[in-house]
Amino acid sequence: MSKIVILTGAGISAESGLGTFRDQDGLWAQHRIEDVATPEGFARNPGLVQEFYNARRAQAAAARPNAAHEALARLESDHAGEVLIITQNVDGLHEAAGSRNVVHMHGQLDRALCHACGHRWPAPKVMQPEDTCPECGQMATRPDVVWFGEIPYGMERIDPALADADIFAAVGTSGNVYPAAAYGQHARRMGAHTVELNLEVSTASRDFAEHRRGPASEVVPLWVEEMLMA
Ligand code: BV8
Repeated sequence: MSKIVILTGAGISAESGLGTFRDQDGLWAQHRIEDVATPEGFARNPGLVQEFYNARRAQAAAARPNAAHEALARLESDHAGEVLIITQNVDGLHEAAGSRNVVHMHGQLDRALCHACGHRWPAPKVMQPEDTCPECGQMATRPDVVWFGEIPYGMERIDPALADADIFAAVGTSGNVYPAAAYGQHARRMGAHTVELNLEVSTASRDFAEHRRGPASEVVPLWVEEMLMA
C-alpha cells in the first residue's frame, strides 16, 4: 500500500478566495515580509502584525474549502495506504474539507501562542498587543504562526514521512520558502515518485518527475481519481 505525502501552499486556497503571497496582487505585494512575518517586525510593531493576521483570520474564517481540498480529504479516507498532508498554509481549509492527517508546518491562524510561557489556545477573532495570556497573565500573546527565521513545526513527523513516501505531490506552492522548497528534491532522492500540481512553472518544478498544470480545483480531483483507481 503506497504512502502518499502531499505538500500544499497558498495556491490550493486561492480558489477559496484567500490571497497567495507571490502572485502579482499577493500578500507580499501589499506588505513587506520583514514588517509582518518576522519576529523582528513583531517586536518593532506588534499592532501592525496583529492587524495583518486579524484580517487574514477573518478572511480564512469566511472561506470554504474548494474541490482540491475536498479531493485530498477523499484521498485520505479512500486510499488504503497512509496519506499525509504537510501544509504551509495557516488556514483551516484542509480540516474543514475533512482531512485529519495534517501537519501545519507554518502554524495556524486560529491558534494563539504566549511567547512568555509557551501556552497555546484557540485564537480570538481579533488579537491585540495588550491582550494577556490566559495561563500566565503576561502581555505576551502572538499568532501561533512560524515567521521567517523561526523553526517550522512538525519536523519530527515531516522528515520520516519524506523518507518513506512512495508518492510525493506538491500543490499550489511556488517553491520559494525553505525548508519546504527542498522537499520535492529530497523525496525524489529518497525514491518517491514526485508530481507537481500547480498553475504555473515554479522555482522547484525541475525537482519533480511529473507536472500537472492548471488550477488546483481542476487538476487535483483528476489526480486523486487516478490515485484511487491505481
Ligand atoms: C527556517 C508565515 C531554519 C505564516 C511563512 C536567507 C536569509 C534568511 C533566511 C533564509 C535565507 N534563505 C533561506 C532562509 C530560510 C527562510 C526562507 O526560506 N526564506 C526565503 C524567503 C528565502 N525560511 C525560514 O526562515 C523558515 N525557517 O528555515 O528555520 C530551519 C530549517 C530547517 C529545519 C529547522 C530549522 C520559516 C519559513 C516560514 C515563513 N512563514 N508564513 C503566514 O503568514 O502565512 S511563509 C509563507 O510562504 C507562507 O507560509 C506560504 O505558505 C509560504 C510559501 O508560499 P507559497 O505557499 O508557495 O505561496 P506563493 O504565493 O509563494 O505561491 C503560490 C503558488 O500557487 C504559485 O506557484 C502559483 O502559481 C500557484 N497558484 C496560484 N493560484 C493557483 C495556484 N496553483 C493552483 N491553483 C491555483 N488556483
